Parts: sequence; C-alpha cells; structure tokens
Amino acid sequence: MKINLSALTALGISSFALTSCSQSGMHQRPNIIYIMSDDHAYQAISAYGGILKDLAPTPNIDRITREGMRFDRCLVTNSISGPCRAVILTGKYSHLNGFITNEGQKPFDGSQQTFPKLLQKSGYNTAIIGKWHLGSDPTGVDHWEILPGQGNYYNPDFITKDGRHTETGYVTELITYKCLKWLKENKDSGKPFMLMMHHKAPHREWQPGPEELTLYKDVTFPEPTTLFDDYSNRGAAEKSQDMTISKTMRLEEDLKLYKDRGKMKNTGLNRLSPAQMAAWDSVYNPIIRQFYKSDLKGNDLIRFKYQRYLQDYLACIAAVDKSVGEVLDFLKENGLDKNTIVIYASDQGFYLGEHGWFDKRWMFEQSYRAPLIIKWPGVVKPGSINSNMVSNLDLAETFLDMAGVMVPSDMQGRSMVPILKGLTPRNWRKEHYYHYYEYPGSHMVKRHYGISTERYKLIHYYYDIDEWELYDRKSDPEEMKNVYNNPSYASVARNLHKRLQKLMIKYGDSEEFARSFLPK
Ligand code: SGN
Ligand code: CA
Repeated sequence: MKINLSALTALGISSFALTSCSQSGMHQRPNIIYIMSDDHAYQAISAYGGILKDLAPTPNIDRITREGMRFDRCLVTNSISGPCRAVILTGKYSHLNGFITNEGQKPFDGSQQTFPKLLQKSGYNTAIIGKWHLGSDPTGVDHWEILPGQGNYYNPDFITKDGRHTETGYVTELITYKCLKWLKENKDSGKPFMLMMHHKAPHREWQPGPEELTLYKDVTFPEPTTLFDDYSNRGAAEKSQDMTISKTMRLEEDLKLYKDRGKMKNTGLNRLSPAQMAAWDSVYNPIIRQFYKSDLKGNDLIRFKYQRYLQDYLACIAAVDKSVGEVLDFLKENGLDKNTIVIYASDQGFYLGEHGWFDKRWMFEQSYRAPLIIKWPGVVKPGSINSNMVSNLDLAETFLDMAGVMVPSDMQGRSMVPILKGLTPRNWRKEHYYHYYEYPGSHMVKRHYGISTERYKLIHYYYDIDEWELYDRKSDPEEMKNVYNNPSYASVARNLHKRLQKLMIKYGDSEEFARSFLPK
C-alpha cells in the first residue's frame, strides 16, 4: 500500500506514528539480509542454468533458490554500479535520485528518503557493510563499514565513521567476518534487523582469494555462441564500444599475465604480503610462462583470454558463495532462519563473453537482467521460479512492505510481496523503462534509453548519434539483429514508441531533461 507522506505531514501525522500503529507484535517482523555482489552475471549461477550450469561454483546461492524464489526477469534501470545502488536505496529512477553515473558524479545525496532510513525509523536495527560506491557516507543505518570507491581485493581499506584504516586479508572473507560479527552482536537486541551485505567480488580485475587460487586452473569452459560477434546488423553504438575481450581486456592487469610487475600496483596487487604474493606467484607464474611461449594470435588468443577471464571470475564467485553459506549456517545455528528473509542479488548483470564482451551498461539481456533470489520461510514456496518483469526499482518498496512499513507514494517501483506470496497482481508491469547515461566514459557505451516488453526492446541512442534499434527476442534471443528499419516491424515500432513516450511521462523523464543536467 502506498501513502503520500507529504499529505500526512500536512495533516500533522508522522509516518512513524502511522507505521508504529499499523504494526502489531513488532518483534515478529522479519529480519532482512540483502546480500549483493558486484557484477555477478546470472549466467554464473548454477541455478539459473545456461552453459556454465555445471561449472558455476554456487551451491549455497543455489540453496537460497531451492528454498525460495528465483526471478528470471529482474531488470535494472541503469546498468552500472553507483546508479543501481542509488535506485535500490531510493526506489526512484536515476534522474530523480540524482545519481546518474559512476564517473564525474556528485556524491549521493544521503539526506533524501531511502528505504534503510524508513526501516530504521520504524524500529529496525540497520547496517551496511562492504562496497558502497556512492561517494557520501551512508545514512539511515545504525552501523556502517564500507570500502572506499571500488575497494581492493587484498588487504583492503575500510571506512567507518571514525575514518579510514587498512585490514589484512581477502575482501570477501573480511566482509563476511564483519557481517557475522554484526549479526552476533545485534541478534538479541530485541529489534528486527536489516543488513545490507555488499561484496566487492566478482568485480574487475577479478582477483581470486587465497583459498580459490587454483580452483579453475585446469578447467575449460564452453564458449558463448556470440563470442566472435562482429556487430553486423547493428548500429554505431555496438560497433564503437570499448569492452571487448579481444581489444579492451588487458593481458597484464585483467588476466594477470604480467611481464612488467610494476603494473601490479595499478590493480592493488602491490598490497599483497610476501606470503600472499608467494602463493599468488606459484599459481600465476607457470601460466605466464606458458602463455608467452605459446604466442597465440587471432581467435586463438581471444579463446585463451576468455578461458583465463572465466577462471578468475568464477574463482572470485566461489568465495562469495562460501560467504553466503556461512550466513545461512549462522542463521540456522542461531534459530534465526525461520524469521529472516535472505535475498541474493547483484548490482547489475554482466557479460561473460556474449557479443565478445565483458562489463555491462547495455539494455541487452546479459547486463540488463540481474540475478535475484529471495528466500522467505513460510511465505515463499520453496523452489519457485518467477518470470514477471520485476526491477531493482521495486526493492525498496518490497523491503518496506515485508517489514509492514507504509510505502511513500513518491517511490516509483512496486512491492513484490504479492508475487512472493504467489499472487502476481493482474496489472503487474508489462513493460520496463531503461536509461543509461555514462558517456563518454569507461567502455564507451553510448547513452541510451528504451522500453522493454516481454518480447521486444526499443532503444534510442540519443546523445552524439540519433539511432533507434528494435530487437525481437522471440525470433532473435541473442539480440544480434536490429529490425527497426524492417517494414514488417513498422507497426510494432509505432506501438512501442507510444508506450515509451507514456513511460517517460509516467516516470518524469525526457531526453531534454537528460541533456539539461549532463556534461556536454
Ligand atoms: C572500473 C572498471 C570498469 C568498470 C567500472 C564500473 N575498470 O572503472 O571496467 O566498468 O569500474 O564498474 S578497472 O580497470 O578499474 O577495473 S561498476 O560495477 O562499479 O559500475
Ligand atoms: Ca557492478
């Protein structure tokens, strides 16, 4: 249920009074643990199937799926870290929460309404630990401990309200330790809790932890069918990006094939202790020797880079999965599992060689779709799979609704609680609006906005070019063919144009507005 908070304030009724009196038996409100990794592709979760099904190291994430609901169409609104995090916190599109890009961005305005603030106000004990990536200090939480910016994998710095300090260890393990510590200290506080556990992994440059260094050493991964995509049948944006495995992915920093060890400092590998470095070298030195001896070229080199990329990427995920297992075990051992909702998500999707790419940003499937799995004992039917179009825009309202807190009317998503109960409302969204802004910038993906329906996507690249693209996911699931100028799709395009216009009005966005607050 949505309520207009400013109207209530005008009547002299505070939201807290409202939420308080709407609750009975507040201590029974569910705890919420939101585990979010960074750049975890759904293709790299075994429970999601696909070509890596038998190789993805995700037994514990799969456990959440078995006990909960797997969302197969969770769409993000702007596929990049900081903006996704701001959308999750506020339940508002980027142009309204003010955090539109990672680069060249003012810090997130933490004085605005966010779901942690509303939960805290309603009596929840709240915390955020791990990657934050929003520039300003977190607000609305009783406890926070965050990585500066992207953070480092080994011996990372953390920032708390007392300042910045360095810790010894591997980032995924440190974040897990801190979260379990906070849970132990707060589980008996008499208040329900909401913890945001934000992993850095498996973000670039994909540095595996000490326990996982050799995990995929001898594994060969199947290749995606579009690994050698040449972007024919598509427009200027796809042809001019800078995110291919072949050209953009660096042999040294990304694939650890260092010739010049001085470059290790670019990726934080200079932070390793002598013992950590010895373990690292014992794994990578033989790979380096072999690689430079083999003198690979052309497609053989791309194939090799893809394999090397996935070895490290999945090894990083193995540590995240272990972390998830530790949280689930902790809940069970402490009798908290029945009343704790556990969510596993990634900030956005990611390319694992599809279209020859890594990274994200596009409105194409692999980056637009994020994994989302929710376990809510007694409410969600174990092992259920949902294909409704949900969005990271819905998370704030979902969390508030789970906690029985009134949802402010200016949030732009919708609570997924009815879906979790197996009762999808008949008027659930049938179309989703997207807007990506960070251009020029890393990976050079041009600015675009668009509408997605079950079957089609209409995309407009509008900033330094003016090109429309239309994809039919039914006849072209891999999105290899822009059919915008195909006469047989003329009426589909006309219809989508109208619906897109309506969506932009609904969410208060427009091309003109976007141009007005972006760097020229
Ligand atoms: C870094 C990465 C990019 C990545 C952005 C944003 N380069 O700049 O590849 O797209 O982060 O990622 S790196 O060489 O520094 O790793 S995001 O997930 O935070 O949005
Ligand atoms: Ca990310």
